[in-house]
Amino acid sequence: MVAHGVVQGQLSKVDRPRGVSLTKKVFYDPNRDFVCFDGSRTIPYPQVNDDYCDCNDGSDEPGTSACPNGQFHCTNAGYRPLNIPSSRVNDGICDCCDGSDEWKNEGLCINTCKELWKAAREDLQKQAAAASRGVQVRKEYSDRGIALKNENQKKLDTMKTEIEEIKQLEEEIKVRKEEAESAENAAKDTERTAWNDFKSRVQKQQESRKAADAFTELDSNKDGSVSVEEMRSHVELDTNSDGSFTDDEIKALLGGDSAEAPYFIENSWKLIAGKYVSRPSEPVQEPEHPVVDAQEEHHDDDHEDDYDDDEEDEDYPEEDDDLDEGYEDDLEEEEDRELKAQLEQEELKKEETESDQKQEEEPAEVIPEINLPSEPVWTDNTKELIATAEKARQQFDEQQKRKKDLEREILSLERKLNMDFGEDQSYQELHGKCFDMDTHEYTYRLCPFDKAVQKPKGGASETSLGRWGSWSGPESNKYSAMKYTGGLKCWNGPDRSTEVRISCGDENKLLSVSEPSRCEYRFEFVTPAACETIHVPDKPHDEL
Ligand code: MAN
Repeated sequence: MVAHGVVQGQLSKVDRPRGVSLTKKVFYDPNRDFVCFDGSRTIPYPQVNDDYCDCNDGSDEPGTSACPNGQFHCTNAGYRPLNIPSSRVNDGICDCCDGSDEWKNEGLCINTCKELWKAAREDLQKQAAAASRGVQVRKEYSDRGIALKNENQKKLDTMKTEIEEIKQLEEEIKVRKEEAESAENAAKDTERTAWNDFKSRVQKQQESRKAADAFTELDSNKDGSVSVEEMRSHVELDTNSDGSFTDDEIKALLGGDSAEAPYFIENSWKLIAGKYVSRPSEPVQEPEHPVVDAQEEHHDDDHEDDYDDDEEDEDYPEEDDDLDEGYEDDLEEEEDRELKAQLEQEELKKEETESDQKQEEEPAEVIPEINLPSEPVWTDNTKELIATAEKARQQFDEQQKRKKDLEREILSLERKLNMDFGEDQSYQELHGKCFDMDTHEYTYRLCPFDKAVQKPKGGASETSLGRWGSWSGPESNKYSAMKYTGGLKCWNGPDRSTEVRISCGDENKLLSVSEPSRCEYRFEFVTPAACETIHVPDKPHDEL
């Protein structure tokens, strides 16, 4: 269609229109009309590089400055290709090292591509040398990382087998424990039931005894009944607590004008037991009572004339004894004997365990006022069952503790094994380590895979700038950045967070810290773990 070189902008030293890269050459076919890259127009080929902008995207003028948004491609043979805005074409400034952007200004630019290549190559050689040191260290990191991972994996496998065994053993120990405990409980229940029966009988007995004592005490004229008169001095029994203990109140307590022993013990005592204050030493106020002399005579005969609490029955006049006979007989001859026998047994058991505190047995007639322990003294057989169950419980607890400890270890190991330390495990080396950097105001600390913090130099407590989140580099270079998130909330702002940019260095070092936007920090960290071998090409890769 159109011959080459008709339009000045089309001229180029290479076999394509001026300002066009090798990859785009295919779109500029002199034998066809040109289609703008955005598809908006199709123009005759001679309108390409005719110094008039036809396409909105500037694609028809790659070699002139006609389109404001065009791009000029410098081939830069001997160095490296470069794209510049087409506005720089023929602006009197050499942008391309081959001078191709100033094609109108002949002689303006000298070709510096060779020198640039030389300098770039030297620079690359230096970088390659530094990287190769890092690469060596990285290899060591990697070897250690892989070894540790394998070791941890083995440890984990062993622990998993072990936990299965522990669980099985725990089951067996549990069964043993449950058997031992059921035997223990059965034995204890039997003895406890007997003991509780015994205790309640003793308590009932003691209560009856107290009631009988109170009756004896209140019946000051010893006529076998407690009268209103005999109750009057016990003002503590004032039923409605109004300060006057009236006859009506007393009668209500006695169930009439007076109460005989059985009624008093069964009914009255229950109403007054909580309030009644014993006054045993009160002398009998009725000297005209005939029984007193008789009693004294009787005592003289028996040489037992002293008032004796324990043997109060002896103080009763004969006729009074008759009155109380049925009740007293019940207490002392039947229940007393049975209760005494059991008490003696319990006391004997106690003495066996507390041999140094041997106590004298009480006389058979009297139930001693003792504070009965809530649990019985176990028989030897039960003691043995308790000891066996206790041992089984201990074994079970120990086994459970062992299991929990192991489970915790397994979890922590699994967490470690699941961490991404890079394909060659080289970043494992940084796990568990921390790196500091001081600025004027703060000390910054990076603990890879753990946290980033800021500590004011004044000694105030540290501020969290985030906890380990994830690798955050681009897909092509995932391990070039890390993200730490969820740090201390910024006043009126976001939670603090940190991006750590990682590059190759021959040692691990926190190089710099910045806060590009408030409470969003950026750390620059170098490490051999990021080093890769740099290949220095012998000659530039030209697209010619
Ligand atoms: C502290 C530091 C700063 C941060 C401000 C925000 O002074 O953590 O880095 O910018 O708080 O209030």
